[in-house]
Amino acid sequence: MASKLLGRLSAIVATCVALPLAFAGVANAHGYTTNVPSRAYLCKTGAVSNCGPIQWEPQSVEGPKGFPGGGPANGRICAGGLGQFAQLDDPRGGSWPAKKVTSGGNLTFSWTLTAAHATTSFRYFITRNGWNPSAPLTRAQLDPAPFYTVNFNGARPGSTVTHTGRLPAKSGRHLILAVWDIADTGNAFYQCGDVTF
Ligand SMILES: [Cu+2]
Repeated sequence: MASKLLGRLSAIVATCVALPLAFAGVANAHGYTTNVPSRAYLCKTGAVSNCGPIQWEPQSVEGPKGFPGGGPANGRICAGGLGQFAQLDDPRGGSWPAKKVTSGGNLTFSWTLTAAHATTSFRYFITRNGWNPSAPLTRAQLDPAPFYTVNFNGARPGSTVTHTGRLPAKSGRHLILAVWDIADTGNAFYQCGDVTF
């Protein structure tokens, strides 16, 4: 009896340990930017409506890594290439709420992470001068190099990540593309945030 009970207990313990590990490996959750507020985050908070399913899982904008050489196709970048989140690619005629930022100023970038993946880097791209804010984002609309990169060299971040970088000199409305590059999978997370200088 005693050994049978022990066996059952150890099976329960094993399940409790294994389940979180199993979920951590499943590609269904993982991180979004709260500053600058991403389109996905604005949908989650209800600041923007008619978003579709992204409002329930702003952390799930996961696509292939290697941007800009790889990654989601042009016009589908803000949704990470995922059709169920296509509302994120819709520029809505330039009506997404835009955070006010300072040309050439420092800005603190914040992520909420629901799974702490081993991380290569966080990188931030921005649209080039003269871009077209009423068309879905393409590579050609971005400055080719990130204006700010934070390398993690495979380390696991905590459940929130903040770092402060310097914005380039810009004016008017722009889009910041934040990319969280995962070290031990083939994927990255993509977050588009509207700003105005
Ligand atoms: Cu994940």
